[in-house]
Amino acid sequence: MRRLTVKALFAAVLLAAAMPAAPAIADAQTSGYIVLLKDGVSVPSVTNLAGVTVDNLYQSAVRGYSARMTAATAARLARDSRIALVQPDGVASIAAQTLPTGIDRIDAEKSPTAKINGTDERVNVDVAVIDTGVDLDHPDLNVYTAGAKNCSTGRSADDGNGHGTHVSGTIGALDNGSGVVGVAPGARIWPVRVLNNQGSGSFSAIICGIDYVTAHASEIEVANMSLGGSGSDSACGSNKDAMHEAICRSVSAGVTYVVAAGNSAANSSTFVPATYEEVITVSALADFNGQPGGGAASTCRADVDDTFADFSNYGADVDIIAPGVCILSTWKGGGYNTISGTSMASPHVAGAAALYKATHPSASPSAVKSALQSAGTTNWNSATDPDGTHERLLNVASF
Ligand SMILES: [Ca+2]
Ligand SMILES: [Ca+2]
Ligand SMILES: [Ca+2]
Ligand SMILES: [Ca+2]
Repeated sequence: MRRLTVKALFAAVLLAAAMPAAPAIADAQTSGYIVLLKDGVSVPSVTNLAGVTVDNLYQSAVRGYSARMTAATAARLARDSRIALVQPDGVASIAAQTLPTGIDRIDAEKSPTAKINGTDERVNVDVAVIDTGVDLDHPDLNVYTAGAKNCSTGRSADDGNGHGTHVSGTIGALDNGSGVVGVAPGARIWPVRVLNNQGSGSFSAIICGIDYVTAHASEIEVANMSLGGSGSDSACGSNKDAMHEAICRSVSAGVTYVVAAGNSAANSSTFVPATYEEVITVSALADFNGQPGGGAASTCRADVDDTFADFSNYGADVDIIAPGVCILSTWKGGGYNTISGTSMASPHVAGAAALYKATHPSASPSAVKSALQSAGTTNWNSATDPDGTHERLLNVASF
């Protein structure tokens, strides 16, 4: 009996960014103020005042405190000779929405369907993320929680790893002016958890996920599988590989499957699902600035701008290449993270397939694959591509 497991495909966690905490809500009569003291005035001496509720004391960078109080109290404090400043509190958030380099490199910001302009419009499409789960309440994702399915450990399809949430953000993070933005902003993300919190899962769990997606093939346009294990190709209907048979039927039901080529710097022919003919297999491009032409300095890991990523699998099973190095996206717990892998390349293509299906709802999975390849460019440096095939680089400017 084979006891193979499949692992999420990513190289390393390299940079974590935190969201600011939500501001406290003041009651109706009072609001927040920041109070700074003049030199020589001790902090406690002016905090013990009626009508002032102190939240924070400041003693190092500045001297003073933050507090809730009425406007009348604030005005009275401002006239106090010991006080240097009374200032209404404000709210800060990350300054603006970041256009991740991969989204830029494939020209999603030029897509008339993606409509990336800082206004939350949402592409009307459903994408299943067969992965570690998805952060079910991430503020930068449109998670379709009613469609969540857990085929792995734990009590729900919530993401205990981060990988599935990262994949989801590249596919469809909201164009809401904060955080990041995906290829198909606001696409409904169906969390299908088949990998555990360590990023591993059995073939049986993955088939559970494919089975679920197939049961909803009339609703789900695209499925992303940024995972892989050992195996080989076989003909649909030959009954040599249960996972392949499941994907064959799911694709026949109309779902476009996009999968990672793998991170072993090897030929994809010995990796499943990458080697299956019916899926769209994605290799990874190193790009550090979102622009063609090369020459950008490496950022989160060493590689060469606009070349084949040094970890990416290759070979005849690869259908298209997309950015997969130092990709910023959403993360579990409402956060963001920058990681690398063909896991990060695949969801760029899944998002592109979603854009295409949003405007070509009757396109078959093979027609989607052809459209993606035809729209791709050769505008990347294939000198380090290990095989002889210069696969097209994803481009969705016309989608
Ligand atoms: Ca928009
Ligand atoms: Ca956003
Ligand atoms: Ca570049
Ligand atoms: Ca190649």
